[in-house]
Amino acid sequence: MAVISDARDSVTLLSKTLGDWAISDSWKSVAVCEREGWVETVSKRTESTDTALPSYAQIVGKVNHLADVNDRIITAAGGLPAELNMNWLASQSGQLDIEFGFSCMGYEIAAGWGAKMAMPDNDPIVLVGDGSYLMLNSDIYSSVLTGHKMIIIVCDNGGFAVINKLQNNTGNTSFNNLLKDCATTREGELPCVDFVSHAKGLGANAEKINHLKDFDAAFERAKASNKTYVIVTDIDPTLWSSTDSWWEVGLPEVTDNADRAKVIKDWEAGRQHQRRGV
Ligand SMILES: Cc1ncc(C[n+]2csc(CCOP(=O)(O)OP(=O)(O)O)c2C)c(N)n1
Ligand SMILES: [Mg+2]
Repeated sequence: MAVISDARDSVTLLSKTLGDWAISDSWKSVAVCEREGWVETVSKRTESTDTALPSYAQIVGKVNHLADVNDRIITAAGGLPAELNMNWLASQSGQLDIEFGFSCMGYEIAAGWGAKMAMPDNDPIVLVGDGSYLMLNSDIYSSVLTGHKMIIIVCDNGGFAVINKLQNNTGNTSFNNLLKDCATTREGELPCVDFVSHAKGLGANAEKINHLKDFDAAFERAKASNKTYVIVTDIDPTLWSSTDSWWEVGLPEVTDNADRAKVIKDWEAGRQHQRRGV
């Protein structure tokens, strides 16, 4: 049953109306069972493997395991909001700050600096993609200058990987999202950003890990650091946790491309299941 109301007011009223009523044990066990199944799914997705390039989920799993309960986890844009939304097993409320309202690239590092001011006894742990890092990183310097330490994990998958995925899922060929697909007038090797040198240049401590198994030790060094610490890791740009959800993204009405025509047909079929708000 849909309830349209201020959430806090309606919960209070519902609670009063329900009185002593409680759900049945059998229904409760359905919930417990579902929860256990979910935790198992997350464990499988996030568990470490001996892979050359980790997935976002594996990095999320590592941080989940290593962070202190009161640390504030922060992200905003790219693949990370969905990966954290799906794979973070929260130990308490208020631990996870996903700026998913606008999903604004650049929020991450600035927010980490602010979180340290608000919660000086804990570490803000910022998870940020290479694209978002490039968009706004100067508060690394601010945090070092003002003594507000945070831990920043830069996940480098060589560009705007989630937008590349969206581009492909909507029947388009890769263009201008992954760095390797960017139109460039430059010949020869692709210029790569040295995130470690960059972060060090802003006054932080920084290191790059070359394998997932090195993450724990790097995180320990980050925890022990007396100033902002940046851990850089390469990420597989093709590995994603399945969202099992349908996203309405505008597609062209007309196409002469068979693959794209199929995507449009599937999308129109998916639209039939859309539950419209009242
Ligand atoms: C300020 C802003 N500009 C553009 C976008 C659209 N956008 C969403 S994710 C993304 C790419 C982010 O790249 P990266 O941080 O490397 O994450 P990845 O996609 O690789 O997971 C872009 C351009 C946005 N969310 N915010
Ligand atoms: Mg990226």
